[in-house]
Amino acid sequence: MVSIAIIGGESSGRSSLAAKLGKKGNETDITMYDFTKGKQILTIIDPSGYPASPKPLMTALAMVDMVLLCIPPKGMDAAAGECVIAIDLLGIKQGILVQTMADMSNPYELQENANTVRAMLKDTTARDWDIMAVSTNTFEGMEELKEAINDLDEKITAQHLSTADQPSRVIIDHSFNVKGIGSVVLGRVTRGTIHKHDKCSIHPIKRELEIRSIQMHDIDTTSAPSGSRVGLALKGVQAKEVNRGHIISAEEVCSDDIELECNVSRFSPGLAVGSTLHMYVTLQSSPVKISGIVVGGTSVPKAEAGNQCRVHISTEEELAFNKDDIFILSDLNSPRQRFIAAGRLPGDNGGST
Ligand SMILES: Nc1nc2c(ncn2[C@@H]2O[C@H](COP(=O)(O)OP(=O)(O)OP(=O)(O)O)[C@@H](O)[C@H]2O)c(=O)[nH]1
Ligand SMILES: [Mg+2]
Repeated sequence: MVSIAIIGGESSGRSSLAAKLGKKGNETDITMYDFTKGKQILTIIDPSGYPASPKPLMTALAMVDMVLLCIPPKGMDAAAGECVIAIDLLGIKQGILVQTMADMSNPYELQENANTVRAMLKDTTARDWDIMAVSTNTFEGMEELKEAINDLDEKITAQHLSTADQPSRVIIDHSFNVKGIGSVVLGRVTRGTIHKHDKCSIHPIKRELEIRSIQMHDIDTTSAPSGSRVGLALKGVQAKEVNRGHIISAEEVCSDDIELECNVSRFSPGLAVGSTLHMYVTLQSSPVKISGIVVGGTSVPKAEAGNQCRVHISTEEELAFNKDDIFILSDLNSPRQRFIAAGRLPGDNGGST
């Protein structure tokens, strides 16, 4: 069971590939596709509203364990470059570089293209990803791609199982009311295991609730491990109070005044005190104001590209988060790439860079 984001630049073949890997489902600014065969369950997310807005990309990346980055024969455009920066800032480690529309290319061009991509990614978390050529027209490479996805799926499932004893956490992406059942939410277990009748809270609205029932791919179950996509019927909260990004867990930090340890992207114009940006964390986002920056113990008006700094941020809305989460600061109006910096709560960090 694995959730996959299919990302890339404009007309890079994302939707065609998603439609060949799964059956189309819910469509908003992201489009979901499902594939189930025996024990293999894939949830595929196409951030269809990207690159017009960075939000669908951030949403898709927050919902998955692995990425397929689509590179068409014409090579990587500015948006594909922005996708790489997002992958790197978020520290996403599992993925495949997919050379799409291989039927419109030739072996020489594919090799040249692969060399260029490899060189571009050499200092990023995507540096060791496999490069695979596929065509959704001739089906060339599709079986090999599915096998590669399966191999990563096994690795990712093992990683999820290693969190089984940790407190559970569910990140919600949809919520609605079902007649006769009540509040239903869809989301993903990102840590631990949830059980029917568990009592926990929903953040940042801080409401206590009970998990009345659990479904996985429309089948009732009594528990769901980390990595599962679930539908939950909830007691104690109304569907209309629940938004995308709310988190069901025992405990989260909830605040609108946040201090982060940040890495400013080498490919950004830097970060300035007083600027208004947009911040993404898990599936939440909010306009934010940068109220202070400290570099090497000294308050500064600006952090340069490539700097590490402590950043003080006021958010418009209260957000829920914990020490493992990565925050992304984005400038929606930037004419160039829009991701400025990645941050974590200060203190012991959760492992990835
Ligand atoms: N020959 C060929 N054409 C393809 C293949 N995959 C996609 N296309 C075509 O390439 C164009 C873009 O493909 P899409 O799948 O819509 O790409 P996308 O990245 O979702 O595009 P946008 O969402 O519009 O940015 C469409 O006209 C597809 O029919 C392929 O494997 N071979
Ligand atoms: Mg598309």
